[in-house]
Amino acid sequence: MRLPLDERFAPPSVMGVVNVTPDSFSDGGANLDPDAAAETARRMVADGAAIVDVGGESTRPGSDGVSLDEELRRVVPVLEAVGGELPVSIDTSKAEVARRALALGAELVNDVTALRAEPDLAGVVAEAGAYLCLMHMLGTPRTMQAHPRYDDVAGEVAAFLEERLSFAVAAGVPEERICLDPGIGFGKTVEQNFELVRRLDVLLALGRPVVIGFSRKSSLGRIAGDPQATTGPLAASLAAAVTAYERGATILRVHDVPETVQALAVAKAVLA
Ligand code: HH2
Repeated sequence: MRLPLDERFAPPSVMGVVNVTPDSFSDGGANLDPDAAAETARRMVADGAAIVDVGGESTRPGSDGVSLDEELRRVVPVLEAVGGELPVSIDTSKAEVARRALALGAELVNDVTALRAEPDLAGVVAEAGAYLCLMHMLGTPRTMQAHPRYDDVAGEVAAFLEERLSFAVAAGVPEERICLDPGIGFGKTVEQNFELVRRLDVLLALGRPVVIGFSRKSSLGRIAGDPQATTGPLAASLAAAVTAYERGATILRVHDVPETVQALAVAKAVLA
């Protein structure tokens, strides 16, 4: 039996990003080789990550998806190498990829479409007794940054995630195994991304642990002074992780694990 998600992941928990892709926005290509990806994952856990998020499909703005075969070809060798050995999450929207990953030892499914791309994914998670992360995205990666509009971004994101949470629970995933993510950069302006963290209480009111993935995202580079930035620098990523934790986030999804673990240890000591 699995622990409730809030017992398995004490705040602040770090989720290390391992993109097994040629084209991810900040680390594309670095972990395309399965041995390199497995080594990155091992180092992240040794550096203090509570879990590593393995993904075979980039969702950067403007991207198209990858085929099932290609996604499996990328992630299965990595999961075979580390699945039983390390705490692993699979970043996928495809039920078949999740099924294979869970069979190879993954414990969490991170779906950026919140079960909209393949609703059957809910049953796969339920059957495996796995954890689930439901993320908000406006539109698709191809369209999401074309004039995102909200009347009340925090309220609309929370309403969306509340509905997706009900859907997942109705499909058999216990609520205590689910966490929610406002989807920083997925159909939001720079200001909207910061507002979502500032007003995290609106999302926390749903009663589920919250994941924030602000690491290296372009809004950080833009607020730090480069209006054309497509990524954000490390120092800005650390500030985002610390402030999101202060606002109540439980899991911080990041690329730079040791630095984030150190920064969060200080934040935790101050807040304790
Ligand atoms: N961001 C990315 C991918 N998956 N999952 C969650 N839950 N939250 C996020 O903020 C999130 C996510 C995008 O970052 P990255 O994986 O580094 O890039 P790419 O999608 O280009 O591979």
